[in-house]
Amino acid sequence: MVVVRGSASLTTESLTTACPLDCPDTCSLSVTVEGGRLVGVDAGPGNPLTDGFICQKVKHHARRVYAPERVLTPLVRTGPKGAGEFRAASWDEALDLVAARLRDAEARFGAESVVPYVYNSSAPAMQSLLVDRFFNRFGASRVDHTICAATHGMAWHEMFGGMLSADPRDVVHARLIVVWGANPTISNVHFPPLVNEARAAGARVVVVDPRRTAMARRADRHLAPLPGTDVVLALAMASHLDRAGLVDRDFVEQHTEGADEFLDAARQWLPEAAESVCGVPAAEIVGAAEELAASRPAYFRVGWGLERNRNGGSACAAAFALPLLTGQFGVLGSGVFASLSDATPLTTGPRDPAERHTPRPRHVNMNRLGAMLCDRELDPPIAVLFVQGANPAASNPNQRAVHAGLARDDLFTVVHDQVLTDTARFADVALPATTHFEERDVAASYGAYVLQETPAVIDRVGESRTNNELGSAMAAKFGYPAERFDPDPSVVLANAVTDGNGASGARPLRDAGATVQFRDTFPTFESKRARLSGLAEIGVPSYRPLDETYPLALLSPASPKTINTMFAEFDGPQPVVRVNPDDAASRGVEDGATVRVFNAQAEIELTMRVDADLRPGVVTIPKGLWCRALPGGLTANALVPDTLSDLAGGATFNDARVELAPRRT
Ligand SMILES: Nc1nc2c(c(=O)[nH]1)N[C@H]1C(S)=C(S)[C@@H](COP(=O)(O)OP(=O)(O)OC[C@H]3O[C@@H](n4cnc5c(=O)[nH]c(N)nc54)[C@H](O)[C@@H]3O)O[C@H]1N2
Ligand SMILES: Nc1nc2c(c(=O)[nH]1)N[C@H]1C(S)=C(S)[C@@H](COP(=O)(O)OP(=O)(O)OC[C@H]3O[C@@H](n4cnc5c(=O)[nH]c(N)nc54)[C@H](O)[C@@H]3O)O[C@H]1N2
Ligand SMILES: [Mo]
Repeated sequence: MVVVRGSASLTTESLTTACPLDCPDTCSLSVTVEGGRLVGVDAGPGNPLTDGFICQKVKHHARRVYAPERVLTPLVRTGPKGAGEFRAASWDEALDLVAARLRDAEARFGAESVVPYVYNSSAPAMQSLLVDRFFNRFGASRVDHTICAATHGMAWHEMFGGMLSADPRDVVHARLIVVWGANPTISNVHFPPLVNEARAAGARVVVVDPRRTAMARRADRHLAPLPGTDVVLALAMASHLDRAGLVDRDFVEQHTEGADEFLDAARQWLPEAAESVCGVPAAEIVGAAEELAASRPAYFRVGWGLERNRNGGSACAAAFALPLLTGQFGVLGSGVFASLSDATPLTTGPRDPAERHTPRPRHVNMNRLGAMLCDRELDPPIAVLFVQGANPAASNPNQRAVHAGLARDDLFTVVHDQVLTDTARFADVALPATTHFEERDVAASYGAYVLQETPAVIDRVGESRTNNELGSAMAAKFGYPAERFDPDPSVVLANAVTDGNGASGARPLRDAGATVQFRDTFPTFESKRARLSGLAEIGVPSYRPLDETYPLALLSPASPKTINTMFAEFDGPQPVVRVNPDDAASRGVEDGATVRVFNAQAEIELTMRVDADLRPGVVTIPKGLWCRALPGGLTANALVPDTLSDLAGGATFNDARVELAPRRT
């Protein structure tokens, strides 16, 4: 539709695209564009899950596209690291500088001293292709994506292989809905209306979360375990199912293996013993287990809140086991809604043999970035850090080490981003990236069965380039074959979308009702059975005691204002620590007071809010804050350890333990 308004030269267009940001919903968008500029964003047609409304953040996305923080040209550092002082440079000059430093690092320490911290979880689907290909060919270290979903994802793959997730739309058919470690009201906004629809038809809702979230407030049952103890809660529910004869023996026999070993582990946690560890009353554990066995069909939403601690792998595996033990599969409205990323038919194509490196390059766990940057003995050291589509100075654990590492004079840092993030301020060279409104690509989804086209709907802002264009330009500096590094979206998409020549509009990948687990989709092992034991790294789920050096568990949950740190440059969450009334009273601090929150790693000062929705012993500071939101320049992540979870080396944000006290006067 083209509507001419006012002056004849300024056309207002309404165009359809999709949102690729790191959120399960992946909304279809209808955008209003005036003279090549984005002026409005609203819900659009295509994704049946998201029809009707979009979140408040993305409604204001135009503000971010033209934010004062937007990087408009390549920038070369002129001031001290971290000061954010730069001069503008041409792309050619900036990339010559980058290429020279890559060659220098390779000559002095070997190619593995180059570390590409390329994440791009909020970028369109194909935007890591050519930078990955470039660094692979160069022989750089590989950075494993462990900061989010690695633990949860590996638990799933160990138990179910490539079995597809339940469809969120099918929750309307459930009689019992279990929302475990997920906060959909904030992080998956199109799911709660479907839960409400099921409730209106008589479904009951159980929420497992240390906080009384909005979903928990409306739930029929709210179990509030201490953070990091879900494995104990789930095993205790399993032990009760076993003791009370409520295990669905037929289902377990036919569709699982390893149940005996699993139940042996569970029997160690009778509800009474579990209560003292997880803080959920034994009667509630028994009640929840009996309700699960009695209500059919039951539908589980297992989120990422329970993975972010040392017992995360065990927690996810034990939670996934509950519907298996009770046979809650095979009919519409049953199953587990986890990640849908396995459903998208995308491929990055066969790797060029010239890009394969032997021996395997060094692997770097992203959660250990700060420690590695600060490690003077590391061999080879990190000489060049290339950051794309991530903001580790704000998002990563052990924040003081990340900042100290980024401030190293002998480190050369390149950051390719849309805005001058906390990380980009430390860059030697900062490069301007396009937003998804400025490039053609596709949006894949981890929470909806749809693949959507994201056409270029506005003019490029400044001299921004896509990630693939940057990968291509770097390849050219190294004389790599141009045909392997063609950034043209038609070429990239023709090779990527496996069944044809790229996506067109929005493509449904599965109809609602077509992904019923153990009916339409099965574990992809030869036996087609789910595995309950013999899982990599953990064997059977087990509990590792938590750190009790400091008394309060610090959670940093998703906030409605941001996607991770995106949007916080102009509309961040309130930088406050929320505390249960009893914990506040026992420390002599009142609502609105400035407090110190500290542990052995760091101390930060911020305003305290009393919050009765938190259980005693649990405090929160929102994730996503920019460092400048707090006077000391440090966020919750300064208090977060860089230890790893029990599976896949995942982050343990919620293992942070702190104490809180009035500000020193
Ligand atoms: N608005 C908004 N939406 C987002 C994001 C955002 O930043 N903002 N981020 C996106 C991203 S990257 C992700 S990964 C997803 C995350 O989506 P979710 O998994 O829903 O998000 P979280 O806020 O990490 O955690 C969910 C809940 O887990 C609880 N929790 C914390 N520790 C534990 C525990 O030990 N056990 C249990 N049972 N619960 C626990 C928290 O209190 C929280 O309510 O959301 C995506 N959507
Ligand atoms: N304390 C605490 N910290 C956490 C968590 C927590 O629970 N607690 N959760 C974590 C989770 S779930 C996650 S997923 C991580 C995420 O951590 P990060 O990956 O650091 O996420 P963002 O802060 O959103 O940074 C993404 C950056 O990518 C840029 N970007 C977006 N699209 C493109 C693109 O197409 N090209 C380029 N070049 N850049 C682009 C954005 O502008 C943004 O600056 O953070 C984690 N941090
Ligand atoms: Mo995430």
